[in-house]
Amino acid sequence: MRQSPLSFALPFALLACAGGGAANSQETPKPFKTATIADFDAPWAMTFLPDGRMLVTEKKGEMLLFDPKNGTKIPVAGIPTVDSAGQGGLMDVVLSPDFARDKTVYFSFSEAGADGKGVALATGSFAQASDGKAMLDNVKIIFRATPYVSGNGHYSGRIAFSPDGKYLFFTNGERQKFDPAQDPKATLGKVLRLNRDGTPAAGNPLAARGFHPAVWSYGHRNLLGIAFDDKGQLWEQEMGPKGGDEVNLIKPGLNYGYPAVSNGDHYDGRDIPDHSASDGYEPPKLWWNPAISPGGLAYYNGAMFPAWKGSLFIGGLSSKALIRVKIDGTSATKADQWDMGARIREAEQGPDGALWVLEDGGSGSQGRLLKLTPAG
Ligand SMILES: [Ca+2]
Ligand SMILES: [Ca+2]
Repeated sequence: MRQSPLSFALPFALLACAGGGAANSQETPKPFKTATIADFDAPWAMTFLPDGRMLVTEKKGEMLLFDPKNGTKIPVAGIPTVDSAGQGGLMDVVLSPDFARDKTVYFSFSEAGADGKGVALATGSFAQASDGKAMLDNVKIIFRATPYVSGNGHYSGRIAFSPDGKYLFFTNGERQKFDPAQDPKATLGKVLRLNRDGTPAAGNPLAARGFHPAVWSYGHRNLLGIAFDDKGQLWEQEMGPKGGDEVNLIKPGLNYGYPAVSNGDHYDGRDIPDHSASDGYEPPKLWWNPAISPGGLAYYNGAMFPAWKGSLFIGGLSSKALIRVKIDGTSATKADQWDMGARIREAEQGPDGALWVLEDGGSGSQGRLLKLTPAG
């Protein structure tokens, strides 16, 4: 279809737009002003500490304790050896739901093993010495994707805690190997539900059918964002094949179709059948054609931007955009797409309700940390 002359392509695009998925939103005016807070080296993720400081990961394997009040950056010691080739690196960082008491930090990274490479999930206990040095003590790898394979792509590695704090959801990408997303024994191409110690949670929906006991949902490609909304629903975005980037509402046990079906097609031009009503696969709530290359996902419920309450924010890589998706119950609609002039890796709601955004540093983008506050 994409080889069609323009006269055929244009009506197709309009038709697809009416179907609620394909065309990008019109560029909308920015209701925010942007302050540059810091510059990092290919940052990947950020999270706020209870005192307003932040932990920021950089792809090459560094974690930094950053204070937005005075701009100080302190390296956090204790990070294991990271394999940062290709799309690999030090990835997500999330605090334990009981961080104030247990000081536990969860983080993900790619590593090289004897049989290939994979994404790992680790914990460490945050500490800062009286001389200011910061570290993670007692670092433990609590979960590894299976199997480890060749290549440097589609690790995923996003982390989110359930609203009750009992479970940890972890994403494993399909490593550009396609079929593992449908392989019951592999954790690749899956959303996983773990206990806080990294063991598979009891009662996962597919264990009785012979799946790896950690699997919560499957048929995913490169899952670069997961976030719970106020109702406790789990939203996910994934970098799909060409023209198939998705926002999904994740429900236990469902098959989201990749690589058997997708509203996009393979980047080498091979067709992938689109989702259809009776195919048994769970369709995306939204998809994008052309691609936005989603890099991160945040749920916003802050007070600073009342109009944004109940929205998802997606950092766009190739689209160099910040994208807002409005949630209404179980449905989602494209609300805004703002040109940011740089690849956006992730967004995060700050303690005061400002929206914080990280550029990812690739393809000529800087790696700036930006703070968005209401315009005017
Ligand atoms: Ca984050
Ligand atoms: Ca398709």
